[in-house]
Amino acid sequence: MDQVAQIEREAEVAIGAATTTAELRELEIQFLGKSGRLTGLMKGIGALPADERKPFGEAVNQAKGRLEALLGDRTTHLKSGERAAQFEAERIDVTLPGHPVRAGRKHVLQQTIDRIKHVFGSMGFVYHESPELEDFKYNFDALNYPPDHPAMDAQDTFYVTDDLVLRTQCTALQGRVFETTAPPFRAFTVGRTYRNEAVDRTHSHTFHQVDVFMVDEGVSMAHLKGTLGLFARAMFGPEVKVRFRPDFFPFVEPGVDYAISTPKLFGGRWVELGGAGLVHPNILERYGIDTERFSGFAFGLGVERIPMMAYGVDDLRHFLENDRRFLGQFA
Ligand code: FA5
Repeated sequence: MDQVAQIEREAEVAIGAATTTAELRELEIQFLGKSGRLTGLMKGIGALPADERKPFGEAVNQAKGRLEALLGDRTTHLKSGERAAQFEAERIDVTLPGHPVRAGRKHVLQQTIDRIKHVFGSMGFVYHESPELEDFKYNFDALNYPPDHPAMDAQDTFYVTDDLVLRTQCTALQGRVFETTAPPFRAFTVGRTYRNEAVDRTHSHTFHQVDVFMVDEGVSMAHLKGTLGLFARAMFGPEVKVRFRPDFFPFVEPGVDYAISTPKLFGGRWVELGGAGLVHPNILERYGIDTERFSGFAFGLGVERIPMMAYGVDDLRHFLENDRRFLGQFA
């Protein structure tokens, strides 16, 4: 009996001194577990005289009950302290300033494309999607390039098969529209173009073009110049000057190059934006259009050159490098 009281006493002291719930679990095993000290006393019960066995068993069980209750109380007490400490450690100061999330914005080329679409759309040109991976025949044959014509050398590109190329010019849209649409019509597209080209400040292997054309009765160079003049003023303001000089493209006759200059940028230097001209009669005839009645104009412009001129960017490689310090300037 003394033994029971002795062990109970020791357990009480240890439980009272425990400072964590983990220690309490250890003590529970140590005193009340299967091989615990109090439980162990029951193993010796058989050696006791018969009349002492029952009171001994009762005394052990009562001691066990008291210790279990004591452990329970102490666990509850320590847990609430531990929880409070944990809460304290995890406390969040909701009054601290937040972390700002950087807002995205449209890429400057996309902003330019949106404006181009708006300007030509408002002049009655209908926007067409056109594939970047293009049939060789639309990129060259349908545009009046004779087989092996040297003009194709200036537009070497990436061949996927002999008949499928990454388009070199958005003018490839023409054949697709001529095949399906009878004049009069006004059409345009904007998109990515590719050329096997040495990269420098004004040339890239991957760039964008806008290509515009219309066919109607009595269309002349005057319409072409009027349209490109209007476009230049819409994009660069009223001070812009435009220049046309004779040039050659197999799909126009006559052909011109189109350049602009603004007094504020690049010292008023002329910058070529693209090529233009009247749709070659060979093309109209190829698609069964009566050239006595109908004529058309066409032009194609490099998109990168437009923000270069508008903002004074001196190297088009910046557009593709995704440097936020550069792109962030174009709100
Ligand atoms: C053409 O691509 C013709 N398709 C334009 C055309 C359309 C003429 C309709 C007549 C009628 P060109 O190769 O010059 O033409 O390219 C037109 C414009 O695209 C150039 O003036 C330039 O602004 C841009 N460009 C051409 N090559 C590159 C390049 N490697 N990097 C960036 N821009 C380019």
